[in-house]
Amino acid sequence: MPGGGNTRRVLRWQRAASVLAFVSGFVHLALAPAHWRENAVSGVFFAGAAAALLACGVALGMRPTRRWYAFGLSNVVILIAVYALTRSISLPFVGAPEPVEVVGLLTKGAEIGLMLCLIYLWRAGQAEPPAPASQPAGPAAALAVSRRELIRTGLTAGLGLVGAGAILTRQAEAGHGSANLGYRPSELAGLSHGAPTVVAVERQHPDAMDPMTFLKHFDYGKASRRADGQTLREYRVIAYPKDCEIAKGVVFPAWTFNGTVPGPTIRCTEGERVQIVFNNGDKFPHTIHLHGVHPANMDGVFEQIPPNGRHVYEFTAEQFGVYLYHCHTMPVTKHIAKGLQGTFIIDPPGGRPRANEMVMVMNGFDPDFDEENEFYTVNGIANYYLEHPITIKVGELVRIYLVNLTEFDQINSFHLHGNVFRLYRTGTRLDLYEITDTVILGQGERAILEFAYKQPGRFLFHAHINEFSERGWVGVFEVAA
Ligand SMILES: [Cu+2]
Repeated sequence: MPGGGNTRRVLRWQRAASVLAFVSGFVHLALAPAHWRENAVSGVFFAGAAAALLACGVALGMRPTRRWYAFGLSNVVILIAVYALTRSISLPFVGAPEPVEVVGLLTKGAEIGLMLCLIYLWRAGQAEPPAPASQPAGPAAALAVSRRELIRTGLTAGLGLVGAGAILTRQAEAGHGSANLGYRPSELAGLSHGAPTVVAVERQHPDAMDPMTFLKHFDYGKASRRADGQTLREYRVIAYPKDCEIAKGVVFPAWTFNGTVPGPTIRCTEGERVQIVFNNGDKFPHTIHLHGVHPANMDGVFEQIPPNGRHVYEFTAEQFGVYLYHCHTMPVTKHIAKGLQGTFIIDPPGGRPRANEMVMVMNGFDPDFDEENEFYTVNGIANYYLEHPITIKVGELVRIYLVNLTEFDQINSFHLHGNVFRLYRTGTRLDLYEITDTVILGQGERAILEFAYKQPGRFLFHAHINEFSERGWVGVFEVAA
């Protein structure tokens, strides 16, 4: 039988353990909704952890048995192990390793403290502190004790709540405070700007999110001739987070290639050597996965590029046509929907007939992160070409490289008013086309459209999925005489 000093010591350790269990429990409870929106498994895990820890907090503050010590210990060991695993390797339901963030470290600190308390209590063999000798027996006594214990537990829970609040406040200040957008705290850090590489790139791309410039801007890279006579084209692409205004007054926390959504239109000619120097300026792993022909290790799938990592994609451009590229980090839906997407054009060796060429990437934006698009655009800003019509001339041959990079919706489409166009599906054949006024593209499909207007005037073009056009995918060709 331990003496009174020992009992008081055990009580102190129990109280400390109770506070730490409440801290971790409240943090898990606060983070559960955001994780639920991310994926159900993660949400249930957080809610379950919160329930177990809060129950431990209550039990440790009242009359814990050795079973509660064992239960608490097994919980913290699981939580610490899961945290260590999700920060170091790719896992099902979670995807690529997540970055280590302040809130996680503080919570794990609390859990390690809790673990040490529980180990001490277990070893002390003090299942229940003995009731004071003066206490009367009977139901009245039990009531008196439980009232005192209730007050103690209430105070402990309050302390735990304050601790959890302090941890979460610190985290919200570290991020952009956009937890209400459904972001998990680990992503908040990724939304902040200011890394030197990012500033340098923003200076290189002053026309970020200017769809009129983007429309006709083709990145041919830095060309040089190799000793064997082959042309080498060197491109520079950096992934970094950027807030982009995707509709009037709607700012989307995008992940970008070179500061725009879509990223640069990379263009070369069949037979040339392509070298894309990719830097990851984000706090999450990313890749560039190009569609088309290239070696396995240039496919941007298994070689994940970590934050601050660098990778050079190099291959010889084969099979002319219009392709696309996007990040291929899990979950791919998210990495594309967040903005890591673009067009890749391989011209046929002799080129195509002269034309007024433009690229149109059809995509959607999901600013409330419910995995449904609220806005649809061509080239990143809803209704942009409706408010800023594209000027073309009567009789002028117009060529559109059309790409569908819409996530969450199976198809997208392009419809031209007052005219028909020649449709070259994927652009991999010069002779095979159909004549139509509407084309439907599935996710990842693309086409080349050619047309000329015989009459001047204003002509609409838009998705013939009318919901999409009403949500921003609509534009105007201003045909000048
Ligand atoms: Cu990515």
